[in-house]
Amino acid sequence: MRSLLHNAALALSALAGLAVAASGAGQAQQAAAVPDTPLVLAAADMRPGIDLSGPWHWSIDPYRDGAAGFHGGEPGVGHRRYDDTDVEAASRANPTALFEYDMDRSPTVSLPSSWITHSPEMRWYRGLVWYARDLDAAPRPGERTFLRFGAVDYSADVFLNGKKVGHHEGGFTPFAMEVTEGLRAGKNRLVVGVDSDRDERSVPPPVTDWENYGGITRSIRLVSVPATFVDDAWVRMTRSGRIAADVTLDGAGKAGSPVRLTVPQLGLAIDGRADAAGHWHGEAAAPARLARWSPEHPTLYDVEVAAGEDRWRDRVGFRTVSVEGNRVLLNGRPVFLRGISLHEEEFGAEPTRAITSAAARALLLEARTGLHANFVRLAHYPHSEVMTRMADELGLLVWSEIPVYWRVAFSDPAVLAKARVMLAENIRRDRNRASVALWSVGNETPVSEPRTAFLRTLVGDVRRLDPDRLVTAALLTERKEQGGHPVMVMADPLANDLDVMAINTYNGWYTPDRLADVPAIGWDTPQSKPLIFSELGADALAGFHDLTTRRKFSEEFQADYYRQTLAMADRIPNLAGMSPWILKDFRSPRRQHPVFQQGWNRKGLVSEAGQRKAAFGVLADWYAAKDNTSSSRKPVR
Ligand code: GCB
Repeated sequence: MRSLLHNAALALSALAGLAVAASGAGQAQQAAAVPDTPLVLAAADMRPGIDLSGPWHWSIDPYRDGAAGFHGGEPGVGHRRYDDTDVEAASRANPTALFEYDMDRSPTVSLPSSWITHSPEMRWYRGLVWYARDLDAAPRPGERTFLRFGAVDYSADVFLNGKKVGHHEGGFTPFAMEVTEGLRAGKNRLVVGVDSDRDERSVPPPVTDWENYGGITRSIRLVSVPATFVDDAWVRMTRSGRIAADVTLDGAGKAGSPVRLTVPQLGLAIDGRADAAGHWHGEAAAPARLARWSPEHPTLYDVEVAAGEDRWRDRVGFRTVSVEGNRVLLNGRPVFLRGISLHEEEFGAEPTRAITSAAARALLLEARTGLHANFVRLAHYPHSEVMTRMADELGLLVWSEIPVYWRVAFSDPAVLAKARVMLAENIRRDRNRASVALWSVGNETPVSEPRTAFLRTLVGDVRRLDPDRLVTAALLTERKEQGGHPVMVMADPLANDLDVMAINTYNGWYTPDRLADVPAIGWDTPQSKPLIFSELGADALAGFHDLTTRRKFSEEFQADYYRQTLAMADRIPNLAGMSPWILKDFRSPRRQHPVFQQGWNRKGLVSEAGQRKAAFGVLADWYAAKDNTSSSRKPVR
C-alpha cells in the first residue's frame, strides 16, 4: 500500500514537474505542493527497534537474472533470489528442480557497508547485488512495523518473505516501508536487490567526481510503533524566536487526537489536537531560561511529542538563522562561516562509506578543533544522519545538499520529480537539526532556461518545507578581463532566488594564473546578498615536497594557493564565509595521475589516513584570526 502511495506521489509530482517545465521559470514558484514523501518516520533512529546490521548473504547479478527472465517478464522460479525458499531443501525434496542461486549458501558480509570492499573483484562493480538475511520478529497485535533504511545506493527493491514491499530510488536519503501485514512471528526472510547503476536520468548523473559507493551504506532497522503514531514532527525555533512544532499523525486514530509537545528541561508543554488529516501546529514563546544553540554552546534539549499511545522523541537545539544585507546572522548576530567541505567517507586507506559515530566524530573534530571551523559543507548529497546529529553535538553549522550536480537532465519532468522527492526526504529527515543552516539545491549546473526553472522549483519546495532556513546553490561564474586583471562575474539569474550566493573558485589550480596574481582577481557579484566560497582548493600529495619549483601537487603549491586565495578573499566585502575543498583526500575514479592521485582527489587538507598537509595550518591560522568567539567557547571533546 505504502509503495503504491509512493508511486502515486511520484507520478503526481512528475505531472507537477511537467507543468513547471511548460510554464517556464517565471511561474516555477507556483508549482504544485511539495511532493508527499510516502512515509517520513522522522527521527526513526531514535525509535526503539531491531538493528539489522551485521552479517548478510550477498550475490552479484550482473545480468539482472533475478530481476527478469531472459526474454523479459518475470524471472523463473530457479532464478528468483527474493523468494522465500530454502533452495537446498527444495533441491533435495525434488531432484529435478533447477536452482541457479542459493542465497543461504552465498558468502556473508557485514552491513552496512558499500560493496566496493566486499572483495577485490567488487572494487569496480556497477549493477545489481542481492542481499539476504533471516530475522526473528515478535509482532504484537495493534502495532505497526516498518523496515527503515538509512540509505541504499542507488536504488533498492525490498522483499519480505518472498513478497515485494517497495522500491526506492536515490542513494542518500532514508526510506521506510510498512511490513505490518507481511511480518511473521518467528523467522522471516528479508531480501534487498541493490542496483548501483545510474543513467542520464539519475540524480546524480553517472559522471561525478566521487566514488560510486554501491550498496546498503547506512543503518537497516525494523521499527515498531503504535497503530496511530507520530510520522513526522518538526520542532524548532522560528525566525521570530518562538518555539513551534508541526506534527503529522498516521493511523486510524489520527483525526482529533490530542497532541502534547514537552521540553522537560525548560518546563515547556504545548497542548493541542490534530485536525481531521492528523496535522497539528503548536507554538509558544521561548522560555527565558532557554539557552540558544550555537557553535560555541551547542545546547540540545530532549523533546517529546505524545499522541495517543505514541511517544516520539528527539534531541533538538533552538536557534535562529537569517540574512541581513550581505551578512549571515546566527541568533541575530553576524557570523562568518569558517567552513570546510566533506564527502561522506571515513578516514582510512580503504573507506567503505561506513559512517559510525566514531568516524563522524573523527572527521568533524578535525574540522572543529583542528581548523577552528564553525561550519561544514556536507557535499554533494545528503550525508548520514549520524553526521548531522554529530554536527549538532559538536557545534558545527551545516550546508546540506542534494546531488543535483553538473549535467542533470533538467528538461526531463521525471528527473525533476526525483529531485523533489530527494529534497523533501532530506529536509524532512533533518529539519530538526539546529546545525543545518543552509539547504543547497544544486552544484555547478550550467545556466539554461530548463535548468533555472528546475532549480527554482526546488527553491520553492525548500521555502514551503522549511521557511526558517536559508537557501543556496553553488553557482558558476564568467571570467572577464578589466584593467589588466581578471574579474569573475556572477551572471546567474538564480542568484535572485537565493538567500546566500555560493561560488566554487579554482583560479590558479584549473586556470594558468600565477598564484601571485590571484589576490588581485576581482569579484563582480550582487553586493546586496551574502556570498560564500563553497569551494576553493588545489591538489597536494601528502609528503610530496618541492621547495624549489613549488610545482602543482606539492604541499608547497597547495599552501601557497591557500595563502593567495585567502588574500583574495580578504578583499571581498560581501564574503560571509567559505567551505574550501576539502577536509580529506577522497576516492574519485576520475583522478588517475599514476604518481600523485591513483584514484584519489588530492585536494584534502589531510590525506586519507589523516596526515595534515602544509595548507592545513595556513587555513587554520586564518580561521583562528577570524574567530572572535574562542574565549567563550565550551571545550569540545
Ligand atoms: C568542483 C566540484 C567538486 C570537485 C572539485 C574538484 O568544482 O564541485 O565536486 O571534486 O571541483 O576537485 O575539481
